[in-house]
Amino acid sequence: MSLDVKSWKIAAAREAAGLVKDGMVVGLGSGTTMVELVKNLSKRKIKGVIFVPASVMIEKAAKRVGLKLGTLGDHDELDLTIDGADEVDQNFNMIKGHGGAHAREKIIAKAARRVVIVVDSTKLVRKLGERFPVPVEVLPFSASFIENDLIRLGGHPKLRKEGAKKTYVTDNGNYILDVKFHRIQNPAKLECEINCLPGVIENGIFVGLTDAVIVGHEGGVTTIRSKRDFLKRI
Ligand code: A5P
Repeated sequence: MSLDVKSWKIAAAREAAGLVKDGMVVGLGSGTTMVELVKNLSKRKIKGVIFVPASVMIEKAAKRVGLKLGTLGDHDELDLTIDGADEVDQNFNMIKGHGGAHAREKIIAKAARRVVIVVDSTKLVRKLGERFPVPVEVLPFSASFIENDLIRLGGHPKLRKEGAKKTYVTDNGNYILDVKFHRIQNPAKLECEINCLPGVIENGIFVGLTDAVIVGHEGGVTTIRSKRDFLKRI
């Protein structure tokens, strides 16, 4: 990643931190952009805010800076969820899960009244699948069996590794198949087809869950709320 792209991401995260107001319950997604958000939140004077983290990684980052944490068990409705993404299309459909946290991220997105996604402009795509594979979290027992089904759906699955030999294990104790689909024509259909396979926990296609996208780019930060705004940016 070039230095510039990193600074776009940091600027977008700073903007997103401004959405968090006193007394809110806020879902926190995972990833490097969310770590920037957490750093910003720690500098803001906000009172009585409870954060529900989607991963062990972001939970640790939030604890490190002293944010107050809660669980979905205590707060089943969130005022706001803020998260990053790997790809976002003009309909605000997304691919997420490069960090392996998409299963819990989808839950905190569904649980929120408002979802705001924070990205740098390299994450905006014309069609999902252009750059990233779709992460599919699966029960370890079913991984090799599901690979065949994913091939039948037109994908090219690859078991995620950590280093050369070790299989990557999610916070939920499962494996991830990264499935390259190239350009995805119907994200909603594919999301459902993958989740119907026995042994699949959740996949990283997110449809209809996003209210706004905060984009960091060369010229600053823009909040996108419509397809028209999106098309001006890409
Ligand atoms: C975590 O599993 C992901 O869904 C992240 O939200 C996504 O990969 C974006 O991560 P970065 O902010 O690190 O690019």
